[in-house]
Amino acid sequence: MLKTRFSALPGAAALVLAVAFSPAALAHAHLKSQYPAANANVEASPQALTLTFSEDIEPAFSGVDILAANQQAMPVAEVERAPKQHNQLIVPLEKPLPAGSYQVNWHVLSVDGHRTKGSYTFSVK
Ligand SMILES: [Cu+2]
Repeated sequence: MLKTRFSALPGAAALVLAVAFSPAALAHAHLKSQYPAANANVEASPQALTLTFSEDIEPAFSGVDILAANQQAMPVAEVERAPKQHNQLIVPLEKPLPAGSYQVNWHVLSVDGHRTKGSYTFSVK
């Protein structure tokens, strides 16, 4: 009886490892592409940033900060999820970005409940 109880332990540990490393657990919302593109030097300010992720996201728990070179945060309107593409986050700008370089710090909650974050830069001529 005692032996049976102990022999269940390695099985439980294996199950925990299997869950932790299963493809589903690794399928967080990773940033796949963005507009303006990372490291792009665009001619003029976009009206909005668009970030496309590998999974659908929850806009209410997702957000973006746009920091100018002097670390000042640029004003952005409330982020939206693209109506027909639930893995796409739209970040409307309240006013055009002046020439300069910008760091975009993003964080999202994917529909599977995982949070991810990252950053990239682009610049406006
Ligand atoms: Cu995930």
